[in-house]
Amino acid sequence: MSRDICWKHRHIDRRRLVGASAAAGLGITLFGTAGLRARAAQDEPYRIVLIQGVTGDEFYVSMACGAQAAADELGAELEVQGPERFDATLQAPLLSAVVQSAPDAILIAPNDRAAMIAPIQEAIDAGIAVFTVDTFIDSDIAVANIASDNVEGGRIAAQALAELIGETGKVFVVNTIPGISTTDQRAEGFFEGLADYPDIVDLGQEYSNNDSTQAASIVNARLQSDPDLAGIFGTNLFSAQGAAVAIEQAGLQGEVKVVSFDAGPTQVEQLESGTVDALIAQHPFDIGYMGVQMAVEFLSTDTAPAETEVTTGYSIVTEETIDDPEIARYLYVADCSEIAAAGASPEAEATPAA
Ligand code: T6T
Repeated sequence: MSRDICWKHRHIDRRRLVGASAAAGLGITLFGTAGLRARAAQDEPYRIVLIQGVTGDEFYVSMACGAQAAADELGAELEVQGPERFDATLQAPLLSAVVQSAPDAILIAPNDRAAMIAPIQEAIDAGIAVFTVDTFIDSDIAVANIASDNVEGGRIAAQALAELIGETGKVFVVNTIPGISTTDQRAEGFFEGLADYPDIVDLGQEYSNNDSTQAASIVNARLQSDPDLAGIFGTNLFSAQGAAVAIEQAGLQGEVKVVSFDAGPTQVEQLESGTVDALIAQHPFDIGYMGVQMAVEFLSTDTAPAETEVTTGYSIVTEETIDDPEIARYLYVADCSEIAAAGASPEAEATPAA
């Protein structure tokens, strides 16, 4: 079932897909067929629901594009849903409603590492195969987690910011909401990474509630209390976007260095205008693609993957690297048609593996 997919802007290395298949093949059977529906035998497509962390976030839009590409290729049905805000009190009832509709598998980016454990357990108890994508819960009940290595991402951010500020000066983190596993880990990796730079003063972090406007206010206040601020790390798209807006409004582009996690369209504009110095782009298309691919593999073999922590990579986007097609293909999209439009050439077609 593994195939090369080569889009103009997206390429999934066949070795990784084969690796994921092989990993599943080497795994052990965890669920009996009574627990999971053996739909392949009934010749019905698997129904998979992707529950995003939040709707309208280009990171999750790009993830959904990858999930849809894999679903199309593997003949599965995909539905995409998500809460309006990053908030477990919104995501939990949404998950319950999805469970009522009895899909074969759910891919979910849990909004909170603790609060989403029980709702996910309910889905599993209903016989649905649950994979976490991007964020995770503090329990190993999901079949697997497919995500970036977020601690490593934080370390990369620390190193990038340290280099930008000449390894000296005050730095500050604009984070999102405590309890989101990914951004918790990015901050953790960042602060760990700073330990290598004795002349950098760590001013800690504040939480933006995943809201750009709040992130901008936080940075405005910080510029008042620490006018000699040297650098900022924004741990996700909204926090980083808002932080950069504050720097631009204060006319401090280039003086206060900004390293932003993620690579949404507005973040790319901020990089191109010189307000932001580096973007750490995740590979959400790959996360979605591999999530569906692993779910189909799991459902059709009834065998748990040997690899339950699957990590995708990063691309560091700077003014110098942004035009490199190997980097540019990882910039996030607001709509999958942006990928389809860019991929109208023959090389954009999904081609079966030899
Ligand atoms: O950074 C991504 C995602 O990885 C994180 O879990 C939540 O925020 C984003 O969706 C970006 O807004």
